[in-house]
Amino acid sequence: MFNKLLKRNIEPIIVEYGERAMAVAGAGVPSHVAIIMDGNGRWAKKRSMPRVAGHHEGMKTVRKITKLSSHLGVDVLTLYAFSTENWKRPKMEVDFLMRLPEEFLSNFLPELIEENVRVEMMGYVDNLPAHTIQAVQKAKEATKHNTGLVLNFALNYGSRAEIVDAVKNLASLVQAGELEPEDISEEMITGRLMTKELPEPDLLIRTSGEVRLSNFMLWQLAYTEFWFTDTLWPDFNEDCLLEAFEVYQKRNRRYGGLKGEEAN
Ligand code: V07
Repeated sequence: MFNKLLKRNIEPIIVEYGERAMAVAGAGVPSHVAIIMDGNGRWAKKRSMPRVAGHHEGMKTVRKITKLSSHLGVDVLTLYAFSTENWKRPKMEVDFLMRLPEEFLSNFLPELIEENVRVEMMGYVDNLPAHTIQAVQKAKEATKHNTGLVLNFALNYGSRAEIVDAVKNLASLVQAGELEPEDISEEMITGRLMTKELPEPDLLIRTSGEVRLSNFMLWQLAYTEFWFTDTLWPDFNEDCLLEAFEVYQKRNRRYGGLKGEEAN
């Protein structure tokens, strides 16, 4: 933990975010944080602005939260940017959303490189517009040797479809006579998900008062701590992230067994 902080350079945390961030960094930050970035449309509506103005504002929050997560020593930040269900929205809104990866990266890719962040994406690439895929591909390529925070965008991602695909793959092995049904294990499913290279999330955050998973990482979140806030994503800031981490640090994670006091 301490080594990790030394490697990431402790100084910017104190200077930019103060003592509170320092205390959070020292107490063990979650390794993998997943966020459902909800409330962008509502943020805009409150201001009589079009929904897309909220999405655009939400991009600025992505930048802030990525930067602080990186400085605190988070290993993986997974952000739910677009779900497989989001195609049902008005075409104009979908088109706008599909331009956001390009806009985000044209503004912030140099900063991500500077911060040693590695950009990743999980989701169904097939039905994404070519311009969106190209922008993400370029960012992945430009950051592939970076060793700091993994910034993993869930883009056209759906958890049930992901699990169905893993099951189909196992079924084909069974059909080919290469696998016995009784030999199917949790690890074989985990290893066929889009997150197979990543640790399981330690903390899930959902903003804007909705308290559900909306088809996000259903398998991966089995032991994850959940934290919900009424704050809308464009209003979510460094203090909100620190609060979430403080709550996480106070919780006693048990994984179904007993730890600490009750184990004695
Ligand atoms: C999107 C902004 C954040 C609030 C939630 C919805 C709107 C950043 C990206 C992005 C994706 C891939 C990538 C780089 C950036 C993004 C979409 C929507 C579709 F490589 N924000 N953001 N993508 N919103």
